[in-house]
Amino acid sequence: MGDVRGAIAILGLTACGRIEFAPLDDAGRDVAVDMMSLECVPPPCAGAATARLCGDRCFAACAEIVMAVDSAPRCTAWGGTLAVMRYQADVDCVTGLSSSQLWMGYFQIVNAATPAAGWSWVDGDPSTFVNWAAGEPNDGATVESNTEQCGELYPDGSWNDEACGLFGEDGFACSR
Ligand SMILES: [Ca+2]
Ligand SMILES: [Ca+2]
Repeated sequence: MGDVRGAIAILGLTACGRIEFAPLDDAGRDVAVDMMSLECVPPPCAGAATARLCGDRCFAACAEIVMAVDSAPRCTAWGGTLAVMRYQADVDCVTGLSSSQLWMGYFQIVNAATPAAGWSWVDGDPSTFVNWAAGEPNDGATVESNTEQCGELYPDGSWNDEACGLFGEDGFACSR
């Protein structure tokens, strides 16, 4: 039998379609592992990274400065999406997760009627819960002109609409 050290076994698909892995020992047997710690870890990140398990959901933050457009693939490679917050409990989970501003999975359609109109979650979640910071969303100037179309998570858990082309302040938050 070949050397299987470092190999993994697919345990099965979770309800969310995720694949769970467990390492094998030298004889190819499953090794007892802490699945929770395996499951909720941050994605690879060239900055401060944290992850927090809340119920069955894992939220992760990466303080590496990225463009918004480059942030989503980092979360999908991790097995999730940019962070989706459907309830206050989700906001509570991400509050304090990072001291950085983070891209999140909330985007606005072009030519919305108002700064607050036309937002949707990247995973299609129909939740209408919002946690905008005071005075937000404002599209930068109160009147909607497609200036700020990307959701941004503040360290205190509140949200801001931000220009998607902004580079230099934001890391990203993922959930799965
Ligand atoms: Ca806008
Ligand atoms: Ca704004």
